[in-house]
This record gives sequence, C-alpha cells and structure tokens, in this order.
Amino acid sequence: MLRFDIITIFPEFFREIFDYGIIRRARAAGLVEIEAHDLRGWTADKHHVVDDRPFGGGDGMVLKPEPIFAAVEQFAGAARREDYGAQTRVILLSPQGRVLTQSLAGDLSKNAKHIVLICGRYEGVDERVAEALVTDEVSIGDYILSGGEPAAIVLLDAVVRLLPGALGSETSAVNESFSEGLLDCPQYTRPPDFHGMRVPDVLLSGNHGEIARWRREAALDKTRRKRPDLLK
Ligand code: 9D3
Repeated sequence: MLRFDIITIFPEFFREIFDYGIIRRARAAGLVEIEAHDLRGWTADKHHVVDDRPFGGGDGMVLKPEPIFAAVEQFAGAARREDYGAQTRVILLSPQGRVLTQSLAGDLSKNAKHIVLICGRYEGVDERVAEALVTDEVSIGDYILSGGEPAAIVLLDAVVRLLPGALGSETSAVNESFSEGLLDCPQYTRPPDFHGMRVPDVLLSGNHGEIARWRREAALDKTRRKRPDLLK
C-alpha cells in the first residue's frame, strides 16, 4: 500500500479528481490511499496565516516554514530528511525542481511507501523547507503554473498507474516496455471507411506478423516526425 499526503492551501481542489479511472480503481483495490490536507490546519494563530512578506523586500508572499514543518513532521515522523524512513519521500512541487520523468515515476512507484507532496504557491516557499525537509524537488515542465496543485495531480497519476495491479491485467505494461521511448502507433476502430478516410488495409488483414511490423514502423515514423528528440 502506497500512501500520499498532499499539503496544500486548496484541499478542495483535489475533491473529486481522484474519483475516476485508474486512480479510483487503485484506491478501491487498496493499492493506494490519498488525502489532501489544508496547510492552515498547522497554523497556531487566530487567522491561520500561512504566508508572509519576503525578507529583503519584493512583491508577493512566501509560504511560512512553521506550518509546513509541523505538517511534514506529522506525516513523515520527523522534521529533518535524514530522519525519515527509507521508504518516505517528501516532494516539493516547484518550478525549480528537476523535471518529472517516467523514470522518476517508476522509482517512486517501486521504492516509496509514503509520499508527502508539498504544493508551492505565491512567489515561493521559505527556502528552509527545501533545505531540511524535501527529498525531491520536482517540476512538471518549463511553463508557469499558478501553484503546485496541478503538478501534484500529474505526479500522483503517473506514479499510481505504475503500481502493480493498477492497470487492467493484460493492459499496457507489456506494450509500454516493448515500445519504450517511442510514441504509440496510430490506432483505429470501426468504421473501416469514415467519410472516405480509410483504415490501413494491413490492420484489417488479420495477419498478426504484418500488423506488428506495420505498428513498429508506424511508431518509429511518428516519433521521427513529431518527437525526434526521443530517438537520441
Ligand atoms: C512570480 C514567481 N515566479 C518567478 C519567476 C516563480 C514562480 C513561483 C511559483 C512561478 C510559478 C510558481 C507556481 N508554480 C509551481 O508551484 C509549480 C510549477 C510550475 O509553475 N511549473 C511547472 N511545474 C511546477 S511544480 C510547481
């Protein structure tokens, strides 16, 4: 069982997102447990303040360290990364992180039992969070989001679908390792002729050797055209 605890100022953002498809099935099967927590629950002051102005001046607000340290200490059992269990990862979603890859998703699905996701916001998060608490700082790509919440959903989805048993038995795992690093070949379903746009004859031939060969070639071809960087 893998457990996710998401620390966010917008817990409602996650309300239904994990109730569909593979993630829903994985939860129902007891493969994963997911909870989103309001950072304000770890504030001590009357107004539940989670942010403050940056030292040295500048625009915007910075997430304060105290509530994040308290939340992580509760979930990870320690407030220093060297004191976590080996199977605990505390991940800060931030534009400064290393870009999420299939390889990191595989690492997490294989080696983690407990993942704490900290969603950044505003102009940033007090640097002492990254210094002391965070085992992995992760971005989902080189574009600007308004916060870490959508990135947390992306990371969680990529990890959960790799948990053994999360995909329907005979599904994509085999196919994925076979065509690793390539885009999928084009897929077609009925009708074979739609407004004059025809499905390639080979796919209707029933010749499975020919079909496999065509698919391999088509995947390579599509990758060369659309994502030549993947072939390097
Ligand atoms: C105005 C602040 N920006 C200065 C360049 C920095 C900034 C801080 C926080 C920009 C965006 C954000 C909010 N984004 C995330 O927290 C985030 C993110 C992203 O923006 N892109 C890709 N992956 C991620 S993971 C978290």
